[in-house]
Amino acid sequence: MNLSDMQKKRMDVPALHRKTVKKYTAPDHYLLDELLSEEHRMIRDSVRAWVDEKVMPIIEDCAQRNICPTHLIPEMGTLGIFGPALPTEYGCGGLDQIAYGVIMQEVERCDSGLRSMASVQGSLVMYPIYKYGSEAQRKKYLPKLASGEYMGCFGLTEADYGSNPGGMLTNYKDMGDHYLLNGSKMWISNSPFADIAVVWAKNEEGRIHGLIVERGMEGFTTPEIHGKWSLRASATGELVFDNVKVPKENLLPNVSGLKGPLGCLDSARYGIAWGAIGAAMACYDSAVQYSKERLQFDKPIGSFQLIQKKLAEMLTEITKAQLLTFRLGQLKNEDRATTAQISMAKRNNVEMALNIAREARQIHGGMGITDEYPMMRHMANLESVITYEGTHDIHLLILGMDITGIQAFK
Ligand code: TGC
Ligand code: FAD
Repeated sequence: MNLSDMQKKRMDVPALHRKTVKKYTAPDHYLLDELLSEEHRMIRDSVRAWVDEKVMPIIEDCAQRNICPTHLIPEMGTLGIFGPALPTEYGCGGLDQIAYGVIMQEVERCDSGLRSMASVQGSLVMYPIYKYGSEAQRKKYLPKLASGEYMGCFGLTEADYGSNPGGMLTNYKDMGDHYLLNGSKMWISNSPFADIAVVWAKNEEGRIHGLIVERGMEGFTTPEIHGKWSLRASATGELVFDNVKVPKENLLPNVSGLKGPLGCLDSARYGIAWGAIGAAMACYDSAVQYSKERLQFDKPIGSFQLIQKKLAEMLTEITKAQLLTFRLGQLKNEDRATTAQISMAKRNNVEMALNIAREARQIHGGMGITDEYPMMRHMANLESVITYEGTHDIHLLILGMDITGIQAFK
């Protein structure tokens, strides 16, 4: 299959059932909007409006039927959702890290799978090509990835090497005029429909390097993983390399070692920290609305102290996460954000969102388990988010190492 066949396939999504979406009110208890620039607010509001109009009405059907809404990719490209903080000379947004953050927040307010698609493309495919690639690679791939003409995926995890990617077995040999790539990657977001994969593999000296593998290269396949209860509106698959001949110009020349992929993860984990707030905001907003409308014992359930306690605690946790993440964005803009600070925000915010999804689900009673409301979908999605990009416990250990100077992984 060549690239244009895959592009056509991405547009070929079955007819989706549209449902009516309730008006959304974003929680902003500490007037954080005032800390955003006019440009940040404009970007946030345009992505919010697009999500409300185009994605919210179909997302429950996508998740129920396990359909990734790939037909939205060209519009996501036009809106600047892919690689917004990379330079304009490569067709990207040239925006700052807070702009990137608010975009991820609004996309994940809709669905973590949609945010996955965007953050893999921006932080795990475009970022390494920009940061570690040659000028020719940047020019060849970045404008097409920014527009969504090409989609990418990121292959680090293997079936037996998840938290410990340094143990990977995927390898390549120098054959003189090309590299020969063998091995496989597991749990790869976007792989079933990606045009290119940024793949991390060991050379003959056991040193990790990044290679750009294109769909259509002989021996390269991307089988889909089925049966997920989580991220059902996102496509996840494997990457299989059976003697794939990779042109030498596809090696990312400017990095070697695990710091290559881990450096990309810093950017993606930062985006997740913002995104998780979006998922929490959606669940909180639904809980507030429902608690005012739902009557029991002849009163709105929002009049009961136990419901108010839940809502007050949710709002407090969202506000703390917003403050943590906004400050992290400032540090990122100044290139001062550390891996441990990013781990703290990813870890805190995803757990916060998962707890809020569960509490909000309880406030909706039995109705909360249906696709009339977003909580169950967010809750199931967040079970992936708390595992990928470093599990909850791996981030705790990264923080532990930062505090003590002693690593407890091995
Ligand atoms: P360690 O010895 O600590 O480090 C190896 C080398 O890497 C450097 N380094 C970093 N460099 C840049 N950024 C970072 N965040 C870095 N962290 C470490 C380090 O300085 C060292 O450099 P050098 O020059 O000395 O070689 O490595 P380790 O093998 O002990 O592992 C440490 C550990 C466990 C923290 C790390 O491997 C880890 O983070 N594991 C979790 C794996 C993970 O997050 N995988 C994510 C896969 S991608 C994904 O999930 C995408 S989901 C996408 C979606 O759908 O949204
Ligand atoms: P394991 O590493 O086997 O961990 C199992 C358990 O052991 C966890 O609780 C973990 O915290 C714990 N554990 C492991 N080591 C230690 C330790 N030293 N100390 C204490 N506890 C430990 N990867 C990619 O490369 N690209 C992608 O696009 C991608 N997308 C994904 C999409 C989805 C939907 C999912 C579920 C995963 C995706 N991943 C991707 C893989 C993801 O990054 C890994 O699942 C994750 O890093 C954990 O690896 P694992 O599943 O092998 O779990």
